[in-house]
Amino acid sequence: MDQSMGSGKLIKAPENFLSQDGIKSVFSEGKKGRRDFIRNAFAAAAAGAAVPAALAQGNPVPTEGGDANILNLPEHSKGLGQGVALNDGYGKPSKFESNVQRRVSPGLTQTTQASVSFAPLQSLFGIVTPSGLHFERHHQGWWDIDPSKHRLMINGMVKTAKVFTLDELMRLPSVSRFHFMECGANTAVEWGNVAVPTVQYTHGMLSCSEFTGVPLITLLEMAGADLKNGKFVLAEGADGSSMTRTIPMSLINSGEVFVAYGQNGEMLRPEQGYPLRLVVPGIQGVSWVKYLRRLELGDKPYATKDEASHYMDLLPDGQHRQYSGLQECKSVVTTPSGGQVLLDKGFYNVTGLAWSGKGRIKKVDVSVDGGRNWRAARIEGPVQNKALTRFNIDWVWDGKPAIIQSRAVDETGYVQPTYQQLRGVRGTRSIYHNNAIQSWLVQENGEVKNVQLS
Ligand SMILES: Nc1nc2c(c(=O)[nH]1)N[C@H]1C(S)=C(S)[C@@H](COP(=O)(O)O)O[C@H]1N2
Ligand SMILES: [Mo]
Repeated sequence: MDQSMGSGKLIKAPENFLSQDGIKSVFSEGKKGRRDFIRNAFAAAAAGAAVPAALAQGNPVPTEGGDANILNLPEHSKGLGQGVALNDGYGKPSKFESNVQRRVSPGLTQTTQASVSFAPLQSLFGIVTPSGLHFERHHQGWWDIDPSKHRLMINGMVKTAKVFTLDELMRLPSVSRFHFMECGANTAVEWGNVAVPTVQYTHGMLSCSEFTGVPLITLLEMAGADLKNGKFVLAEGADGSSMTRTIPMSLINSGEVFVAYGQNGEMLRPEQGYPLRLVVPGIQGVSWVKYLRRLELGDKPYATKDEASHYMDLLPDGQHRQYSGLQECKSVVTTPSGGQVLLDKGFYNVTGLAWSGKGRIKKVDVSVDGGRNWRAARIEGPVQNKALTRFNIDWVWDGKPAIIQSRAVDETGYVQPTYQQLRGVRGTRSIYHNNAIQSWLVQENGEVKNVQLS
């Protein structure tokens, strides 16, 4: 199954194509079984009736063909399963899910150390990104740092500069919160035109985890920070890239910024900055400094290399926009999405993700006709502050070409823009902060393609 960007191949009938358990079990009976199932189960829906009772009860729908005989018990229903010790003490996904992987984009970067791997959004459910599938962005490679040797320094406009060990940090009152992290360069290659085939490559520099750690304001207070005159904090990483970013005190004072050691119930993964990273909810990924080793309080922005020459937005009039770290409201349909293939006309669950750096998602509308008509999607709650939000909507495909889009609105009332609107303000030569509405074209043969409407 080739999803590499270079080949331009489409993915045939991807695993996890539909998410309901009842459907998945039938999927394991092979392609013909899947097709028959969808035809049987959703023919009624296509005609406008309710979902068949068999589906609602989770009963398998009888299918044609000898290998679909459920009375013919398979080996795993008769024999002895594997013992507990054989899983090595840390579980792994089923071998049948081995195509669900982070992927690099061939040719995008010259080295694997200053590079990025994209999360397989098309294969994920709910809002949490499994830690092993969290996207990666390294400027100088990743490290597995010995936590007993790692230190965090708080200095600058403080009474006493302080150095914390990890053990000391883990004794302090902690918070656990779900937040999305999006690289400012997510969707960057699509500014001028369609460039990549799948949602993994258009939107996969996006992940959401439950992070655990200590609010930065607590650490500043412990060091006796001058909170009247201190206006900005410099965050510095311990890897060779010397990643340094300015964080305004306005974000820190709210209590939202924290120093995290936990991710999805366990310690951070090395790729995500083990043993310590900054969590800056709503702000582009680059400010979430990994391998965090120093925080310095100052009274003006630091204009470091990572904000004075990178991470600026080129505007149509030739000027650059600086310190534009906010990730504005955005959404994307993850199924059906580029590279997937609809098996037949009939019922589909259209699903996707919405998020906003300004807070909670209020509403997501979905169009299947390129933005002429919109319907409100079902939002899966609880809707959390600056976290991914899952939406679903029923759709009966009539077999004709369709253009599927989602448009999110956040709690401030901000509406996700079209490409036309965004380019009107930002031009086409930016790299960062492309939050335009994504369009997927469903072709008559069921193949789904990345398109842009002019
Ligand atoms: N120390 C350090 N922190 C870093 C980086 C880095 O290269 N080194 N990359 C930044 C960028 S650009 C992003 S998008 C996120 C990526 O975090 P992830 O690899 O956990 O997805 O980390 C940020 N923090
Ligand atoms: Mo990034």
